[in-house]
Amino acid sequence: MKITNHIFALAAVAVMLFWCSFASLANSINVIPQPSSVQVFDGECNIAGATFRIDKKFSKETIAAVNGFAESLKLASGKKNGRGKAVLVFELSNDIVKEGYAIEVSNNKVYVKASDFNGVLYAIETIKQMLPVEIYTKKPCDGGDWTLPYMRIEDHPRFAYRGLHLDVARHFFDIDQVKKYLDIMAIHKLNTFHWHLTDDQGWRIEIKKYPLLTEVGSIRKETLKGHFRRSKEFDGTPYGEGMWYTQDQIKEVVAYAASKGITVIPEIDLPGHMVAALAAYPELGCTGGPYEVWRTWGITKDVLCVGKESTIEFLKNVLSEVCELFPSEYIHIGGDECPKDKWKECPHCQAKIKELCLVGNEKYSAEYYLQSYITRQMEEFLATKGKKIIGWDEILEGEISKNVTVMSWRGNEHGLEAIKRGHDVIMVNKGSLYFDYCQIKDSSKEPLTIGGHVSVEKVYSYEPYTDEMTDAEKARILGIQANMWTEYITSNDYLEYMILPRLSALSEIQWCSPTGKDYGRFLEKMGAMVRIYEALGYNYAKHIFIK
Ligand code: TNX
Repeated sequence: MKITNHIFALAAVAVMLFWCSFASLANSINVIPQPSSVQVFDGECNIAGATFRIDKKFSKETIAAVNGFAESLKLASGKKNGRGKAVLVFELSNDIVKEGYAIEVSNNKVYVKASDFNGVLYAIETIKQMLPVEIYTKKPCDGGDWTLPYMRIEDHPRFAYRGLHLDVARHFFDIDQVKKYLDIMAIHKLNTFHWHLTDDQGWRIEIKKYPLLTEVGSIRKETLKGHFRRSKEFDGTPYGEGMWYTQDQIKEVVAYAASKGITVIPEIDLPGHMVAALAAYPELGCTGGPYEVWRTWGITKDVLCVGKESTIEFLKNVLSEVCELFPSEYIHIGGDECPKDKWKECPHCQAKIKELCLVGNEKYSAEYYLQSYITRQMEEFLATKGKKIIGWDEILEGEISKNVTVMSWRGNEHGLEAIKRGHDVIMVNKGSLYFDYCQIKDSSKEPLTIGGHVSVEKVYSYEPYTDEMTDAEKARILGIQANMWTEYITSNDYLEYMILPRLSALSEIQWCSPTGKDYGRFLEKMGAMVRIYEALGYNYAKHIFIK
């Protein structure tokens, strides 16, 4: 589906692009996210045909990334490397912090310093954003301006964890689109891709031991039409045939992400959001079913039966295969929106509660502690594989170990509670960071969304620290992520429309300290970023360009 945009929006963008091509001559530091420190001096250095020198101490992958950049420069500028006057030196410097970099441009010399792979990637990205967009498309650019101003840039990210999530369960995105998603993340200097692979409406990852998970669990009979709070009508069309990733495809995506400095964290959402698995293996549920892959959205009472040992065996077997595919230190085990109704009636779950002597209190019934039990089982099992777990903030409802990292989505207060209880947290506050929410207040003017309102400005103004936090508490916040749930996201175009340009704002809050932020400056710089979106054919929302 192509999004129809207001004609004025396009005109505004055209004006912006035109204006920008001049602005970039005057001030070439239109870089997003804004680097920590930028100094520009008189003079410029033309890097077309530059000679590249790379410190041999860098890793093979780093050297490959620099060579890739050299190749793009050659193709786009039309000048063979070594024919120009400039020299680009990439130097390994242990004085630079993790993922940080420095760029110094002076008389025919560009010095890039970094201590690791990601630092080099981000330095290259910064330089690319100052060059003609053909550096991205690799198409020859006749008469392009390949000069960099004399300058000194020093930069490092505010947060170590800079994530973006994608739900491929509700609607599926093939590996080509996932790779494009990773490309977009890399341009914005994000380093973590949270891949939500399973949910009530579809199981999308091949598990060799349980072939029915994909054979049966990937296909729903039909899908709800319209919004789930307002509609009862279905489209009558099966969805999901062949819409799952083979293990080889998963490995391909993980390797592709790694080449862009991105870690992939898989999520197997449990013990709720598991109806697709129940449809495939009904014995995993409290009642034994029958179940069907869910055709609508929201929260279902059908969840895994945690009382049966066989369910725990199943989960361990699934996670064993998952661990083999993902080198990430973390595995996300979900834990959100798990109604306890079925457990209250289930003899297996009740027997387990007795066996474990779980007792409720005025805040949480014994069944909440049953969920804490399954969380602990997963945590301990994954620890034997050298992995740590992340869970949605509902996992705090009960008793969990401090080793668990909490993803705080329902509001900052849950993140703060997690911090007080001694957990690391990742902030994904839905009021500011849910990219499935509508970008403007009047949702009737937009394609169907789940609701809510998250404008670019709301993303930009998000701040996870509070005045009351101690430094030790602040250090518990590993970083910020935006979530891209896809109940209503039915096409690649619409997916890109929902993440862009909000991702630019996200990137700036993941990188910049609050004092380094400036929304007015950010909007001005967006003109340059939009040129890149246009050149690469990314569909993006135009609201911020309409005056
Ligand atoms: C809540 S965020 C969910 C998802 C939905 C999303 C829609 C979270 C942990 N659970 O299952 O897709 O809201 O915004």
